Amino acid sequence: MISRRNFLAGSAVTLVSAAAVSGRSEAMAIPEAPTYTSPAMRQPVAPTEGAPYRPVATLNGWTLPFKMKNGVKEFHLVAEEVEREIAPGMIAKLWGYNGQSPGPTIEAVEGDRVRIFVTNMLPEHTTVHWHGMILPNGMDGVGGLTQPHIPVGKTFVYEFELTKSGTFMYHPHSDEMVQIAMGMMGTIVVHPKDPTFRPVDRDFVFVMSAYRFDPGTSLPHVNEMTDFNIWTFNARVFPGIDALPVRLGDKVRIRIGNLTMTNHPIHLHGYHFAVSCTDGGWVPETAQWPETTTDVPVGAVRAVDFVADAPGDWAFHCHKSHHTMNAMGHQVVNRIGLPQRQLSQALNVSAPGAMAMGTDGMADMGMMSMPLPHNTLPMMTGTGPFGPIEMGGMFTVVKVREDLAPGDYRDPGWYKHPPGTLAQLADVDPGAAPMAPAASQNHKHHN
Ligand SMILES: [Cu+2]
Repeated sequence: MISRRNFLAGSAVTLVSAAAVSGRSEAMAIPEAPTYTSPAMRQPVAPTEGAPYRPVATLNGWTLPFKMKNGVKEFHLVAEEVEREIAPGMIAKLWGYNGQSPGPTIEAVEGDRVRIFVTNMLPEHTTVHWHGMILPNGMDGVGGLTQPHIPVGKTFVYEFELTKSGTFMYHPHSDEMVQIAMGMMGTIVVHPKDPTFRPVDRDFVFVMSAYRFDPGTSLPHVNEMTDFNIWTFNARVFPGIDALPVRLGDKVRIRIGNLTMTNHPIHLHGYHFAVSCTDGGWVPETAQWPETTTDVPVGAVRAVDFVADAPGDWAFHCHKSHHTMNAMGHQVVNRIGLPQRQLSQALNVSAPGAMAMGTDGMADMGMMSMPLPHNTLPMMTGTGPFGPIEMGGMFTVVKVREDLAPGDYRDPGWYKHPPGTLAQLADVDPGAAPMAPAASQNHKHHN
């Protein structure tokens, strides 16, 4: 639930004196900086000023409200330390904007002039770079190159016209390795000026981030290059990631940004989609092709469009199977198929007393309630209507239902399969058909 207290709490704290504004000789009135600290999705809010648009739904996040001032849309971002629940059971200490990491989604319309105030409440300087946006060079936010870094406690103002619609991102260009690793990022959606240009009924957005946490700790290792263990959609992992509720027949768009250190092949079950937009702009329809997985490279956005004509609970996830896992040891030795006696010998040599991967796989770990250190997450988790889902990390579910109201993003629960449409235990006589390859075939393989 949205707490109005939470929503308003930050404004008093983050209102800065006009004297703190840099880059202007005259003082400017700075709009209040709302904050939102709940990890639950804030229901999309249609704009009350400016051109109308259908707002996007930010997974486990929200959109930053704006104030219209003499025809300019004014926003106020506050860079600050935040606490983010990665999933129930784990709180991370990150850096973000306006109470959250990632920061709020910024939404506006093509042709709008925007003025974005950025107040730096971090312990070090920062900037904001508007990734993918066409703007004057001095608004590009590259510390040292196009502007001085924003000192601690100061506010800078960025102002430019939104010359093209699409999906973009924002992040610091200032001690970037640390600040992005600490969670400083967000998404920008610029709606087309022409409301008939590729409209959709449901429009979801999130950015992917990755962290390495030592189990039991709440600060990510900012110097990590490769060995991450928390893979997120909008700084949440399954089962903490919002489902994507969709009404049967809806046109759906999912906009996916990547600010991790590796690529993510994002896969949707039950459908094919087309990449309609990148952070470079709209892909012409004649240049689109059907896919079920699209790779989202580092520092890029891919928006995928599809028509939700098949009801059900459809998995939506990164196809790198290590990215649908939570914190795990990466040194686990594969012992699948090892005879029990050899297993004990091997274990005694490598790590006496250690818990090893079982000889039948690791599925047991989804059900085992092993004692975990404080403030970490089971490696794979989440329970569905048929048992453990055995997933973590970058995994969620597109829930397509007949009976959703337009604009209702509440989780509709699990899908109820019509009779005769569900895989089930085959009730067969084991003697009726051979269940194992014949001995002669086995023999052939050895030659
Ligand atoms: Cu991935």
